[in-house]
Amino acid sequence: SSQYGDARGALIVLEGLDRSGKTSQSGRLVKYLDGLGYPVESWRFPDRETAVGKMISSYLTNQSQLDDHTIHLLFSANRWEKRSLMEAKLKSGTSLIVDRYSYSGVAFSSAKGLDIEWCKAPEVGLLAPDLVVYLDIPPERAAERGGYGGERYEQLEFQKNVSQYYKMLSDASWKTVDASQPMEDVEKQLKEIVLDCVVSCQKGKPVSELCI
Ligand code: FDM
Repeated sequence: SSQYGDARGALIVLEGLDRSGKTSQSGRLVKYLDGLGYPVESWRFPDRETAVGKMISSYLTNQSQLDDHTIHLLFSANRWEKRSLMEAKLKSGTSLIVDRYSYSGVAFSSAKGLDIEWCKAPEVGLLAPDLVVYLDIPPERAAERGGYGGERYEQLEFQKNVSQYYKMLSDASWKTVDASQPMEDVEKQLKEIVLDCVVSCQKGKPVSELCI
């Protein structure tokens, strides 16, 4: 970052259905950027470590029941409680590879039948990603990968519904990668897209707030 003294980090979000490969790919991306000398951290939402995150985790593992609106707002609150740290990291030059963000929030809750505009409202004012990458995989294909655990949303019919909402939320700025390809091919495409983004943020692309 030396040639751009106060270069900021990039906020990069990976979205996609369960078993689309987000978690493995974010690990690989962090290693890659770190190897190139860019300060980078791997984040994920929900962040199950915070007090709100513990409530979310207990809901997802069916240890507690919550009204659909209530859990929606908790997921959003979980992003709000990390907002200032997120901004500080970006300003100090650290890039963040974030496994799920507001789009998961809106897609999953809308798929349950909540009004989409109501779902978007609490996200307004969070930081806008510099890049959203969608790991695109047919729900049937993702389900075949196995390893759906016993968590609440890990069911084929529901995931099909979620994928429709992701399509509604996506816009021309999203980069879609075919996630049914072999992992190495997905990785190669991601590295290229992500490095581009990190470099353009270093050159002074401003931080902005989310429009969803
Ligand atoms: N999820 C995740 C939501 O319903 N709303 C949200 O805002 C977020 C961030 O939580 F089924 C859902 C998506 C997924 C579950 O995610 C837990 P991980 O990635 O499996 O931990």
